[in-house]
Amino acid sequence: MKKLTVTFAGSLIAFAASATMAHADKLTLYCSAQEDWCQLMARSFEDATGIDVNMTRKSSGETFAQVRAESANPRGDVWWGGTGDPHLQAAEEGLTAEYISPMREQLHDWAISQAESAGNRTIGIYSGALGYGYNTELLEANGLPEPSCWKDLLKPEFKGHVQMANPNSSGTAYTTLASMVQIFGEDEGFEFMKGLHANINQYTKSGSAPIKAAGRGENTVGIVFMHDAVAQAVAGFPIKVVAPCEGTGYEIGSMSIIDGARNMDEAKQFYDWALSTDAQNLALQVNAFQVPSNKGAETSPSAPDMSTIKLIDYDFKKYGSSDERKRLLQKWDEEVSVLPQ
Ligand code: S7P
Repeated sequence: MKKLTVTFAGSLIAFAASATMAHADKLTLYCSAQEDWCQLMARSFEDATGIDVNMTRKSSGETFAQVRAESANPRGDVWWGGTGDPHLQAAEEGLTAEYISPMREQLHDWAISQAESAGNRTIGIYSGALGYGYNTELLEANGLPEPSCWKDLLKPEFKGHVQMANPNSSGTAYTTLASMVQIFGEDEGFEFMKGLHANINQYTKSGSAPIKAAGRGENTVGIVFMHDAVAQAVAGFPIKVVAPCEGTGYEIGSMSIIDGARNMDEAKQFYDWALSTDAQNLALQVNAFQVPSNKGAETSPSAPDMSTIKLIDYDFKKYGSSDERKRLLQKWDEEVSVLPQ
């Protein structure tokens, strides 16, 4: 009997070992926030759980396109970070999975609303206001007037001095396009984008690239989330951050589990962990100045104060819908990007 028990216990151990070998704990993470934050999130989750993370960083629009292209055979498990609009579009198209985290009650209402409007297929992890930043030394050297409004960027003297990302690849730039349509109305908003196009020196792939270029002295004005401009100023570059006088849009940076994720248990573990105060406080280590969605997480004192910024009532449901996002991007491609500069 004793021998039988020992043999049975031995085979249980062997079974457990072979099950572990067949399914090593791992997670494929698609990340659309800034690279150093993505790296820190991946490594910290590995340290906290022992789960191996394979992380790829791409802009929001690019990640959305990848998740959609892979939908018949999903390769990613979690998409963390990036503007909320493409996460909402992914939810509407059934590319992301429904999940209600036990951590949800710790979050601000705006993060939960984001989840509710997407049938719980995404959730808010941070927020931040759109604006722009400029290099004060280049502005002075070029004799340019200090801009404080969106429309100041249309002045002819700013020709070749303004940079933004391409709204097809970048969530930041799509937020810019959707914000102009909401601030000025669709016709005037597109006129604004056309006027801006005349002054743009380059459309970058990544949303924060224009202000990094301004920090390096390679560009004067970068249209970005204000927190990305603050990061350059805090790093010691001569960058002034502007909350435009007409008012501005904002993002609810989001996280979604990819529908059909191969590592669903690990995906849920990451999701719950990423909503915790400890995980959200990691932002402070990499100068990420967004406002965190966990009510107990710390917001850096350097972060733009959302309560003092003239924010529009950004219609996330409309501008995150599949039809509207496709329509606006197509219109921008056909009516703005093709114009001569
Ligand atoms: O850098 C942080 C951040 O601005 O990047 C995200 C952004 O969507 C990623 O870059 P793209 O504009 O290139 O998509 C924002 O969510 C985030 O606040």
